[in-house]
Amino acid sequence: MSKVALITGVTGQDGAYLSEFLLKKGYLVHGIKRRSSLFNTDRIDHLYQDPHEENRNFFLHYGDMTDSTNLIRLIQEIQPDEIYNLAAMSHVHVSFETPEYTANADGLGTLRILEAIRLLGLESKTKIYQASTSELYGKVQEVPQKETTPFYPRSPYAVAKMYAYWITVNYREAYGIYACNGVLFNHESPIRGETFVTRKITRAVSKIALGLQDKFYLGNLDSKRDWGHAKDYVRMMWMILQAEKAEDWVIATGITTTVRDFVRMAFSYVGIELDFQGDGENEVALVKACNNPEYQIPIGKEILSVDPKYYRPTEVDLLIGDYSKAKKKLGWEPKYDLSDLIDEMMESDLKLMTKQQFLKSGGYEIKNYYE
Ligand code: NDP
Ligand code: GDR
Repeated sequence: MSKVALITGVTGQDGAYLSEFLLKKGYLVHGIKRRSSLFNTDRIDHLYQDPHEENRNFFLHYGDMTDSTNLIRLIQEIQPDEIYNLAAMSHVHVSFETPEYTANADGLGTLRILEAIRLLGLESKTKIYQASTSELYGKVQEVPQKETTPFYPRSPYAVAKMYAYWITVNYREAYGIYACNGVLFNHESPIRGETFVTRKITRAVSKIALGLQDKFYLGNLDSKRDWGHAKDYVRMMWMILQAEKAEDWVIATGITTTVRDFVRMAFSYVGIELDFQGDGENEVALVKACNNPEYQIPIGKEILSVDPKYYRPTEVDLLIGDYSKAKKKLGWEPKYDLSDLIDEMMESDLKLMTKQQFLKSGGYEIKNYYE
């Protein structure tokens, strides 16, 4: 008998990689997607199966983390062995604009899943993975951050996720549900949302190299993140639910890098060296050298400026994770390093932008979004 998994947030970056991973393991995978006025299934379209096909193993259902009755009904129908709760309003900066919605979807949404399990009497059948985050650590208390490091959330997103973290622990202790938090540090990929900083950078570098855009704007270049590859991290989500005992786990690479250095590395992929000048709001990056004859970028050209519009009211300055518990007890280690990750993202975005270049040459207008 195949195991049955339910993934909330199936249309997101992690939902897509996790679906692929579980399907390869022989699971029947159910995913919850939101109704949207435009198609929002780009990342999982390659997994789609026509409802008329026989022997399907991938099923999509409409739903929303703010709708308890919908979640209860779906869990009752699906009777999952494992639930991966990945759905969330996941953008830290946007959470300052939509704090109440973020609390509802990210905080109470987790409670709704846990309560559904209790109401349906599935406490001893269904295991739950909660997508917790290194944002919980917020203002630096200890480095590197590990399972015992105190939390100090610095955004409405992180505060909502803190509720979700503790309600998961509480339902494990109170009702014996196999419920775990994966405290995951930033993880990226070619299908990362376009407004997270890594993808914003790899897209902009590709456009600039191909002459589709002159320059781009970022916020805090000094912030430091522990960036891993989403593929490594979804593998760990599954491993967490196969462990003997339900526990909470830190997943990271143990290496931290500034946003500025990420920019440098992405430009060096296309043979462009940068010279950063000024500081704070006045910092800019100019082209120091262009070593690839394919790209005609003049030396001295300003291709990046800081725009304080991207600063957050409260920032998380430094994240670096200690994953030694996961390594020791579960044998998990990341397979990708930052340089592999950037290469893969750059290769993918260069391909994407080459298509846009082709469209532009055919007279189609190409819009640059600066969000
Ligand atoms: P994405 O933003 O790529 O995906 C989020 C998913 O949640 C999307 O499928 C989105 O749907 C869905 N969603 C949002 N709001 C709702 C709602 N109200 N009801 C139902 N579905 C909803 O995030 P990631 O894949 O990067 O992250 C997955 C989870 O892991 C998130 O909970 C995130 O907070 C957490 N996390 C992520 C980290 C990272 O670095 N990527 C690190 C640590 C934690 P739609 O496609 O329609 O927008
Ligand atoms: P983060 O990711 O907030 O860490 O949350 P993001 O990529 O948005 O920001 C990382 C750092 O880069 C700085 N930054 C900018 N960020 C964005 N988005 N846009 C910019 O222009 C820009 N300029 C500088 C930010 O200030 C920040 O310091 C991600 C999300 O996936 C969360 O859901 C997840 O929980 C955490 O990672 C771990």
